[in-house]
Amino acid sequence: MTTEIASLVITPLTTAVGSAVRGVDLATLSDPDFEKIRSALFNRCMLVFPDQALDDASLLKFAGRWGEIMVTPMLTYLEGYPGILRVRNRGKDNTPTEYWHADSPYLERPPALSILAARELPTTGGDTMWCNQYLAYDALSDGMKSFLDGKRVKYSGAKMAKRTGHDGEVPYTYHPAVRTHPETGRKALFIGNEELTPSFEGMTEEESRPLLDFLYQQSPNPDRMYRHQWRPGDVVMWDNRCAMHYAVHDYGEEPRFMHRVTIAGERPF
Ligand SMILES: O=C(O)CCC(=O)C(=O)O
Ligand SMILES: [Fe+2]
Repeated sequence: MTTEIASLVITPLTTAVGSAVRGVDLATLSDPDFEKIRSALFNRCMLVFPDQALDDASLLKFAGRWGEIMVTPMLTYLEGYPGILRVRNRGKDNTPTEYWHADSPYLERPPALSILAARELPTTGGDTMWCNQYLAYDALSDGMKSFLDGKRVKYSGAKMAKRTGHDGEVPYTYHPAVRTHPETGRKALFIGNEELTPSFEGMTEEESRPLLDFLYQQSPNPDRMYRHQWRPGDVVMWDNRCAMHYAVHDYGEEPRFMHRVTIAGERPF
């Protein structure tokens, strides 16, 4: 009698970004498989793991293998599972995620990685998109690359503070507009929209806006992204140091629940 043991298969999702990882159970992942998945993540910027049965305890355990599980100020976490954020449908007018962004970039040390496990999905819609910020940087001219070299951008948490009703101090900081990934050594464009990144350091908002808008708008080119249609059992993770993401809100009032864990990162350099 033979027993078939499924083995790890990693396949690209688009040429630009993302891979699907099959043949593994994230709750019982071996160390060699973890290492293969780790390098796939850093090179592909996001991974999809279909057909997982990862409960909240196993989600936290899996997340802990990547580094320190972090909690972000201004956000509220799932009771009994510190570190798990319940992402829910807040209505199209209130959604804090329907725009291209990296997670919590206004922190001194923004999360390196984010993991999202599908818990309840709308009948149709509610896709999430990712784009590759290595490629966005590579596409710039040499002149633009040298202009951006050493430039820092102001990152503000004002929008998140307003959305979450936070009345303490609004976090803000400065980060390089081009960051170097600590694992791959590759450079990635690191910018946000007008609310997240109002200006370059040492420049006015009026001076900064046209260039920041250009950089922001050309980042998620259709040939640099992947759009994920969620299925029950999906777990997706991404690297905020080389990808931005965008949650499409096209499912009205239907319930949509995701459980998210973020892993601490270094100060961008
Ligand atoms: O709901 C989603 O698909 C992603 C939301 C998001 O931006 C996040 O969880 O960081
Ligand atoms: Fe996000």
